[in-house]
Amino acid sequence: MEPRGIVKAFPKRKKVRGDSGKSIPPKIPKQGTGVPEAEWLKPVTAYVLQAGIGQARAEIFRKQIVQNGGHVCDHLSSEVTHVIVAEDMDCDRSFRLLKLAKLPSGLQLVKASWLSACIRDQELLSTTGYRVFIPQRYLEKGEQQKQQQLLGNEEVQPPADKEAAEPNTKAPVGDFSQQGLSEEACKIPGIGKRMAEKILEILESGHLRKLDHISESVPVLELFSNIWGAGVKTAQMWYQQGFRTLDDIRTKASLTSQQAVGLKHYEDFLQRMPREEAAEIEQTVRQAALALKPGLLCVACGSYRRGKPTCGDVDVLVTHPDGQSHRGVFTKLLDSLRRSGFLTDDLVSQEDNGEQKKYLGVCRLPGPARRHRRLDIIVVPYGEFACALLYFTGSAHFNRSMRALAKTKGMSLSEHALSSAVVRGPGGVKVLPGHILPTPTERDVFIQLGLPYREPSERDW
Ligand code: DCP
Ligand code: MG
Ligand code: MN
Repeated sequence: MEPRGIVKAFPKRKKVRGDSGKSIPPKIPKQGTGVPEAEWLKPVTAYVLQAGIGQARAEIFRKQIVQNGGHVCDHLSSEVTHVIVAEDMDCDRSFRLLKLAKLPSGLQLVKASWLSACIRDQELLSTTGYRVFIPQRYLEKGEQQKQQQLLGNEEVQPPADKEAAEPNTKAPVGDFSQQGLSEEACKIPGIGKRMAEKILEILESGHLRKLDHISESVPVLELFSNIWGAGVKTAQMWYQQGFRTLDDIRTKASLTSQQAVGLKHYEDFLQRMPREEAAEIEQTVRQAALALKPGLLCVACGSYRRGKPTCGDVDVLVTHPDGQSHRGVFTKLLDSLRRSGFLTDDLVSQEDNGEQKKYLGVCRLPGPARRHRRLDIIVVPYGEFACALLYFTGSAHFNRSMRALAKTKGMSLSEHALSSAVVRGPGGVKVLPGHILPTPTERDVFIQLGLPYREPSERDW
């Protein structure tokens, strides 16, 4: 067991260093005559890719390789069988550093921990679990064919017994049978090429690199997507651009006008308001509306109408029972609320298909210590009142359920109306046109759908 002494010099030194707390220069084992002390590394001709390993450690590796019968090259040549790379090396980076476009046949990129493990055990271990994962497209033709063959063999020779069925127990060093599994994986229904590559990567390297950054990115993505107007895609884009803080976003990101408003009121928008404040906001809108036109109906819907103790925003529905006077109110109402200083920012102002008009913006009640709050206003024709009220009261989940149910009954429910659905024959040809069912009240919508009525407070699911 002579060679072990040399090997153990390495971990021992580390321990001494840790105990003393001082940095002791690496003690490189004496190489003596340069004659190998063991032979087990003979099949290996290694090139140590120093990046990330460091010169001192790379030097130790080279000496250990030679001492155990292996060969070392000072550059990548056709003789090299193993490129030893740093633990965190990935395919793209190593290919760049090695100036490779494809992985030459017979070459493996192996993490340094493989070499450490071999030297610890004083034997040539399988590189399985230590190889850098190389996607199919980076493999040379020969390598791909090899995989194909391996796969073919597996198919014509079903395992004779339980032992033979155990994977990898006899895997020779450097075999690519696991990569053949990628093609196997592809055959599983629902597993495509990309998923197969991921499965293979886990088999090859023991983990999935793509997940490495997820845990770090999650809180940042959440931070960013909490900006009103920024979704997951935008948050991911900003993350990829290297932004990590709201200050990065403020100073470096290009923002839509909505996102700029969202960022300006970031803290306020994350706070839900007590329902009493929502009532004050509803009242402010109502007063402005009634000053424009007597008889206008203003109802705070959303979570407020469902009786929630706090509201994320205020959703005010405006209509007029005469069926006419809602027209022209939208713009005038917003102008009035702007002039009084109640509305502070606009996010979306649009006309729906038909006569419904929708405004999303920001308001603030007068007085000290008031937060900016999100305010949504819709103005609808009275004929659509019940369906608009039902829609705007929600919850969103309740609405989806109602719409799905309507479909199963051959109807169609929207924020405008409940209709009998368009009936289509073979080839999608319209057989019966949809027509609007009369629903003067929310209750009528429930009746038409054959459902018992639910109070707004019971529409939370
Ligand atoms: N709505 C919907 N589908 C969506 C969003 C909204 O059907 N994707 C409807 C149902 C909601 C209503 O609009 O209840 C108001 O939307 P809000 O986003 O304001 O949601 P809530 O008022 O229910 O909750 P919050 O207190 O968070 O504002
Ligand atoms: Mg709301
Ligand atoms: Mn809303």
